Amino acid sequence: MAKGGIVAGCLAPHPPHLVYAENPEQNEPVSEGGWEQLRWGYERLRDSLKDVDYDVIVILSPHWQTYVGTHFIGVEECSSKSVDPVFPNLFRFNYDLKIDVELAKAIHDQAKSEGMSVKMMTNPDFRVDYGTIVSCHMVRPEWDKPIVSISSNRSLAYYSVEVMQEMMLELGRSTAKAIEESGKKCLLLASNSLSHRHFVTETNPPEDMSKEHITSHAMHLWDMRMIELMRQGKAQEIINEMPEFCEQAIAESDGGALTWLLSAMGIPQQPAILHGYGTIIGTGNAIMEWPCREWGE
Ligand code: 2X7
Ligand code: FE2
Repeated sequence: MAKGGIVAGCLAPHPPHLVYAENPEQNEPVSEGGWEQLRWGYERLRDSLKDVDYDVIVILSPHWQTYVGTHFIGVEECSSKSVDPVFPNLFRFNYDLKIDVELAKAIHDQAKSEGMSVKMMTNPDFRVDYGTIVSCHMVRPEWDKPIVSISSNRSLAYYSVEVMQEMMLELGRSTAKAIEESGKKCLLLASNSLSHRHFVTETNPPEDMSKEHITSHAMHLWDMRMIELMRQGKAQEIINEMPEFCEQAIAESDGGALTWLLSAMGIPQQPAILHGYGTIIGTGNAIMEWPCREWGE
């Protein structure tokens, strides 16, 4: 069997506003658009991936939070309505998706053999989190690929960013090894915003773009610094600066998705492509792609 591999790794933020603004048939609320800079960024990412052959999307979302270990969905088919608990006015999405349980189990088993605390989630009534759904929808609205859904172990809440990163670095290595052995071609998504300080009141209508901007200059500076490091291929520096970034920018990378992604790609020195940047209720969001398929062995 040929070796599997990662065709691309992407930073794919998930504010539900993006799906709301797209008006897909699965979402109940109706909008007049909004957040175009980011939605055009997702359009560019989709265009970049349109001729890329891959079997499965592997995603880690900070909105599936587990406090004892990392969990993987272990149910082949999931369908229900996903409602954002904070923005039920924007996101009530009817989903129907397939899980690649075989690959999920392979990553689980590999991580377990490395000493990680892991669990296959087998509850057939489990509600898939909105972070996973929004990122997958924006990257692949056809919903024609199975996914592997990985939880965010909140080790930062019990310990520190450093402990979270150690665990996510191992999870990334285990993910890469299991993918290689599976023979499958995978698209990896880290589903998170960058700076994550947000406004506490909503405009009317929510898509009024005259009110949308970053919450502070400090948040802007952090977002730009992280994007520049990604564009320059300085993944190790991102890992090194993660504790300050998480603390000072309340960054959503505190859930471990970005560290996991960078580790799975081998802490790349190759530059990432910036497809788009924009704010959503004041948070900073970048759509980035590392085109691993072009790097060779
Ligand atoms: O989950 C989110 C987010 N990360 C950022 C902004 C707005 C809503 O939801
Ligand atoms: Fe979020």
